[in-house]
Amino acid sequence: MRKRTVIALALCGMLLAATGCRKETGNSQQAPAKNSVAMVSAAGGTPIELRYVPEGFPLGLSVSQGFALHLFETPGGNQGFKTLPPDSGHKRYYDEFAIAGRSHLVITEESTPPRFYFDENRNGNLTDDRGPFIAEKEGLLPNNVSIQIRYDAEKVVAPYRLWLFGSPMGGVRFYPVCHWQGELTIDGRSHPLVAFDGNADGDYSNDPLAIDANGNGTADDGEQLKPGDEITIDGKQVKLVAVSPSGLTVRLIW
Ligand SMILES: [Ca+2]
Ligand SMILES: [Ca+2]
Ligand SMILES: [Ca+2]
Repeated sequence: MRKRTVIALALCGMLLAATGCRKETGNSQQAPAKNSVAMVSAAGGTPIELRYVPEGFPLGLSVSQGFALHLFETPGGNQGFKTLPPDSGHKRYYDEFAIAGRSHLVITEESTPPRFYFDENRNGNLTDDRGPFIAEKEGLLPNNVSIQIRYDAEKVVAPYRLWLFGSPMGGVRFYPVCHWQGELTIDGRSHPLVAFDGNADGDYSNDPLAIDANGNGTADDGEQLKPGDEITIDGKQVKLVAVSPSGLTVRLIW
């Protein structure tokens, strides 16, 4: 767990560094609609805002398991729990959850249904965040829960829905059961765009963007673009510049 956290944070640092160093390409077809998010305006392409959909497995995209947490009955001495919610009489478990490149303290409460206290602002105080997030079903596991993740570089907080299950390898693992969806309109025809966190790390910028160019409801080979990749739709070259880590915005050139 400790090792995984360190790796995730190191990756985040690399991503931030890469974003910060990116030069304005200046060859977008039209000016960005908004300049409020510095990362969007600085990196080129035309931003398209996506909408959140709390359902998994869009367009048949593949997904990996993510590691969520262990159910420790006491807080780890060096984990940094400072302020806990008032005792509710329910059994609690303590750990941290590395998601979107950051580690967040979590209290899992075995109420009916279970509740998750998530240290969104990462200050060790579990009483000053959004939530607690209530699971969708009564039993502890398996269960679905939607959390809110803060993406500091974008200055946004975005929802993220998980399917949590106990793993035979130990601990609680998850699949993401949410995605972001939008449309790319070319010559009056609209084509579905889907951002999906297929590698289950809470960061949409490191997954392919799917464009269902042939409209068959499946992300086929050639329809899954990494940044810099191109696809031809209705005779037009479409290039993916980037997907924002939160999944809220994609930037394309066409
Ligand atoms: Ca907090
Ligand atoms: Ca990802
Ligand atoms: Ca397709």
